[in-house]
Amino acid sequence: MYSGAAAVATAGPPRRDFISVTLGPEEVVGAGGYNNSKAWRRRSCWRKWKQLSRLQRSVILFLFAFLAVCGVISYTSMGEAWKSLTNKSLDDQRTEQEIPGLKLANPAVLPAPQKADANHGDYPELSLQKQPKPPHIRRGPSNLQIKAPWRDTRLRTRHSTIRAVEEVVQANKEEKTEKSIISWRGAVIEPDQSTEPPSSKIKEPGKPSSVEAEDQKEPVPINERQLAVIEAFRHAWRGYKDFAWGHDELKPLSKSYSEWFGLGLTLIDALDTMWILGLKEEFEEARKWVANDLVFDKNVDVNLFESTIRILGGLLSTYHLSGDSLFLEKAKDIGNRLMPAFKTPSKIPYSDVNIGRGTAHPPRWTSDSTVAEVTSIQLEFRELSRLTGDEKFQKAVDEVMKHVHTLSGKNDGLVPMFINTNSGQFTHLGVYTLGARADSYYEYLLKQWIQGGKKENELLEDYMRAIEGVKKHLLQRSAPKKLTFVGELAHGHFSAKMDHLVCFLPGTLALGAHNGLAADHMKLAEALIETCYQMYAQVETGLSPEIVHFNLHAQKGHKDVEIKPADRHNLLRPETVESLFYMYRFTGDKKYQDWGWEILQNFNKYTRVPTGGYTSINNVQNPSNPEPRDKMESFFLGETLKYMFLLFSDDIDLINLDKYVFNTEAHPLPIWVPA
Ligand code: DMJ
Repeated sequence: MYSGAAAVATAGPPRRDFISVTLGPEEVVGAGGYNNSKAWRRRSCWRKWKQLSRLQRSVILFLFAFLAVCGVISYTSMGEAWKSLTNKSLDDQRTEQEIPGLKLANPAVLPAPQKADANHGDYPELSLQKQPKPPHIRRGPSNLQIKAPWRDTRLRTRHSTIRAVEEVVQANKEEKTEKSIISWRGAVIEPDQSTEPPSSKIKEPGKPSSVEAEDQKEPVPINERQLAVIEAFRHAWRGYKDFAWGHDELKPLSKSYSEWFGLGLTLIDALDTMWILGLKEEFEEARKWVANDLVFDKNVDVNLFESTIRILGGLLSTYHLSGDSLFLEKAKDIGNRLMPAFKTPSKIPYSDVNIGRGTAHPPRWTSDSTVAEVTSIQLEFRELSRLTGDEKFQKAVDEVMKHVHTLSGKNDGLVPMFINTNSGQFTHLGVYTLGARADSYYEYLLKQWIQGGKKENELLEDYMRAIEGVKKHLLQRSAPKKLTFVGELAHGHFSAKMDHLVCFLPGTLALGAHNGLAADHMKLAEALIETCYQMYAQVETGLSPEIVHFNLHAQKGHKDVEIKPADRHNLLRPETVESLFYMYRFTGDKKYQDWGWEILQNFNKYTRVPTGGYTSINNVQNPSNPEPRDKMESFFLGETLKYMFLLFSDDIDLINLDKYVFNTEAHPLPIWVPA
């Protein structure tokens, strides 16, 4: 054969070699003279072998060798195929047992941050391997370094399972069986949680487990109330997508939009909500808009506070949850463009910045800024410094806090509502409120202290003093129900007026108590959240007005809550739901979930627009005509629905409060030194 091949190469037409092997009668199996003796057979074979020519023997040896090699190869590949076949069927069996008809994704870990131009058509592959740390994190100030982005493993897994859960719940509804629980991945979905007795099912937030241990935990399944939130979100999103895509706010009735900064405010505010709710498709679509259409190089005036908490905060938290560096790049861009606001004689920032021109200015009628605005941008700018390694952001906002810390004009820690950008002094002294224009000053004192690892004592001091100030000057009880509420003080006169905005306070107090502050803060939180709930429950639509006045003395036929005609609108605000979320997280008392559920149903009843979206209303006292205002605020998606979803969850690791701190627009940012 080999020589024939050589001949083909050298001498034209192929020549074939044939081997003839002549077998004698004794070699024919079955012939009469077959001798079965071993010695005889050996001898006879050997004789025959010797009779063969050299070529014949080589060919036979080659054939044997060839057959042996083929045999070995086919044996090993069949073995592999067999092995994988057996494993696959075992996996299938396991999955089928857990949820019929559902193949579950492997447990996942956080992927490395993606390049800004990376293809995001699909979510990163799930894998059990540890991913490399993102390089930009290592550039951060060393004392501020943590792994970032981080700890969203289970949110990611949720994306792959959420639709399957929806199907299971739907199927269960249709069956209308007596069964009260649905088994899913070894856990249960409770079709009607309100019938459950108060339970200790929510795990006590003990010491946070390590990231590794957490990665191995199974995500807690989504329940029906959370699905209702997802449904509400999708409905709102549909309206935004159909009529306001890329614009600031949806006008759901006129099927149009309104522009405030012209920066897609609702879309950015909603990014991390979509991530937390597991809305993969919606998130990817929005991400594309951010990648291709979000441009900050625009000749437009933006409000420093609003764009910080909604845009910068939204981009930073989305970066942390998704690991996608596109969002960090955008955050850096807007952060830099907001910096001119701090170029003032006092370093107290102006309220407005032109992000295209790099100029800043106060409102036309005054050189004052609002206290809450200049003291509620710190979480975001500090985090931006930590991530970029550029200290200028943190320096600018820390300076504001240090300055306010030293100012006179406070009343037992309570601050006035205005501060002058030239002199750096408080103005309009003597008026104290926990509502509009001061609210988040108090919130950010505590939250900055938590963010920075509970080391910045001045922040804690100011917070503790302020809460004492609230107790001393602003707390009262209403009649007839004796609801504890936070009123206002104007030049020594107490007013029983409370903004819905103040309802952030029970949540903040509870967060402080959870972080080791006075236990009586928790008692006060419990009293105040009851009041905030009553601001809904005592109203005809079950929705709170913007402002209430409390009765201090019992009068026949009067409830605790009075509403003035100018105050009876509802803007779909989040504060009560936000506090309900904290209260449920820290106490496990299901009544807080039930209250939130009532509120969601009333939003659905009175503010839902059939063609998509939800609307603010003008009259919470008129169920037959709540007078829709034709506007869906971005915080309805950024905050209200996000807090609803978290409130209904029994999973303390779904944005673990020992690892994240929410900014005042409900965007979770990491705590630098987790507990
Ligand atoms: C949001 O923009 C923020 O929660 C802010 O702190 C207060 N106002 C709205 C929501 O009511």
